[in-house]
Amino acid sequence: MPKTIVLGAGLSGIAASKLLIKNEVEVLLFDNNPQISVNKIKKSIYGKVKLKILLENVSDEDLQDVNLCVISPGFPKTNSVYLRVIKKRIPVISELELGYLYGKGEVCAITGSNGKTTTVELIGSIMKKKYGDDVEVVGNIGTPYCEKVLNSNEKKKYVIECSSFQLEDVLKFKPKVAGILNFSPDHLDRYGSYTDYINAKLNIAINMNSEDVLVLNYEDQILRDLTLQKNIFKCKVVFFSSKRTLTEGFYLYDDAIFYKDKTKTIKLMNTSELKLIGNHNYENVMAAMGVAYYMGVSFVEIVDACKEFSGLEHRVEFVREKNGVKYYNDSKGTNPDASIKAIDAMKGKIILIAGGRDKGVDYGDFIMKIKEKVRYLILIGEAKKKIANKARVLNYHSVIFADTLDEAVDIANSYSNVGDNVLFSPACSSFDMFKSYEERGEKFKTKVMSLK
Ligand code: UMA
Repeated sequence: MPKTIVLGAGLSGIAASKLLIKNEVEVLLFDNNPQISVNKIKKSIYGKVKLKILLENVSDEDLQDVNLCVISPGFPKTNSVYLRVIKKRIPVISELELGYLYGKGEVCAITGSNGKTTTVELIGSIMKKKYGDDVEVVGNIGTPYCEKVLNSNEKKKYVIECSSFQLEDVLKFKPKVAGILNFSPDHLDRYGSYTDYINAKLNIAINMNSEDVLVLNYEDQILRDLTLQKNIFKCKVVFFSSKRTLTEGFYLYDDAIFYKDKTKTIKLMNTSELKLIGNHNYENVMAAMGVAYYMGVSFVEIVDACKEFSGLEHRVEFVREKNGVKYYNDSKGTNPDASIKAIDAMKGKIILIAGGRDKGVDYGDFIMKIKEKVRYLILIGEAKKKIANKARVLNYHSVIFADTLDEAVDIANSYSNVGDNVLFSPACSSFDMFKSYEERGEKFKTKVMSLK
């Protein structure tokens, strides 16, 4: 009987185990967090074949006849159990790959450093206009792909948000349509280099061929350069651009979105008809339009869904206006590039609250953007000294330290003038002070709503 070891018993590991057990594959589930509840896991995974949960160690005997390893995206590749799996030459695949191997129906996928979740949500809303309940929005967005493959059928349309972690170990994963939004340095605490991070993301297209379509951002220099290299992408490439008209693809011109191919140019909609704001969001919209179009949705349905879409919580989310000052929650801005885009989306001067856990990135471009529009930079969290040092070196001196997020909001409130925007866009992850970016965003909103 086939036997698989699953590394990590979080959302991905549990969903992968359920899928394997359903398909009569014996599972060893390993997690070295002693606090996880074995009983709870056992209750959620059922089937005729054996499930063994290992918490502390994996013996050589356990590993003896294992013929596959499924790794959770966040499981570290420095872990000794993983290293033993590699030494024994057991093939390793990601939870994403496992979902693909067992899933039926069609797949479209999105990756990139910023804007993935918004784009994937929007693609989901557009596709639901045509395909209704057959559409499943999964992946890094929160629901593991394997979870929704448990009840898969030929009619299903999967819309998958792919993180670089999930794309590291794919073998056959081959979306019918995929989109890459942009590259900017992120997760450098995990990757040896920026190139390794980019290469992981490029795996999204590694198996795509002439039957498939890849939607790319023309304004991302790295992506544009890659398309000039032979044999990098073996599928049809369609571009979108927020800065210039294209001979084929989607582009922004005169505050409207157009589609052009060899025979026609169609004005799809004015940007004023969208609830999303900012150039980065127009790029996300064009990427979503491209993916949905090549998944078979008509432009009429696409435009209708885009008009209705109001964006995501914690992503440049308007919270309230108080005494002529607008407050925005961008807790999902967890790297400098995302925060730069949020700053760009603001009309008028800004008081910026930033900081959190540093991910080994450089804050140079972030500070240069701050110099253009930010009246005060209020810093919290572990990264505050690193960001402040960069600001000093680059000659930006309006920096204030706060011990807590609540204190930062109080300071922003007292320093703001009519017409200002108070933007909370941390450029860092939340894990130094909060459980997640969602919890961090909720705390920000609660504090803002309590301001008298
Ligand atoms: N673990 C160990 N040993 C270790 C470290 C971890 O056993 O040394 C165990 C933990 O105890 C835990 C499990 O591994 O039980 C966690 O696995 P995981 O980190 O892969 O998390 P999941 O719960 O499976 O969630 C994952 C994604 N998490 C990460 O990539 C870190 C979720 O993305 C995703 O929504 C989910 O799968 C469903 O597909 C979150 C994320 O932070 C939102 N993503 C990163 C990002 O967006 O920047 C990439």
